Amino acid sequence: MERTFAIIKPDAVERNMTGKVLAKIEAAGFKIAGMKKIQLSKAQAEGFYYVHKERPFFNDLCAFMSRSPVVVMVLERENAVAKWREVMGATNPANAEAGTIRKDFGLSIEENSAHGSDSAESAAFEISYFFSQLELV
Ligand code: FUP
Repeated sequence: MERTFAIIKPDAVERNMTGKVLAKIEAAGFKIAGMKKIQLSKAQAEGFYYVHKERPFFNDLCAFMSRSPVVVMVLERENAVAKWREVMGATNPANAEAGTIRKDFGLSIEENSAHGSDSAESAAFEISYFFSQLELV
């Protein structure tokens, strides 16, 4: 079993699509090891995305991620990191495969409805950024 970290982003939560995203997660065989709804401050979003701090989209991305609540989750299954990225689809919804979360729900490359860790190392950092051991089952 492997764990990865996921976010249902503000654009999807705002449009009442939390349940639709969760349905795809469960249909893909993930167990939800931890889940909570929170609103990030701009500084917390910047800390989460620090690897992107030199990128031109960093400021807009952090403003978007802190504009309204998100649902943060730890997802568990075999090969969870790669599988969750497959279920989310390509970063830009225009390039994502049919049936993926970003294709079905995403609005733009920025407002693309979901986040997923890109490696086991990122997953470890991202899980610990939001969850304590006691919150994971
Ligand atoms: P991903 O791993 O698919 O989430 O994509 P990246 O790590 O490349 O980018 C992280 C987030 O930055 C994306 F989810 C959305 C945002 N982004 C933009 O807003 N503009 C871009 O040109 C690229 C990424």
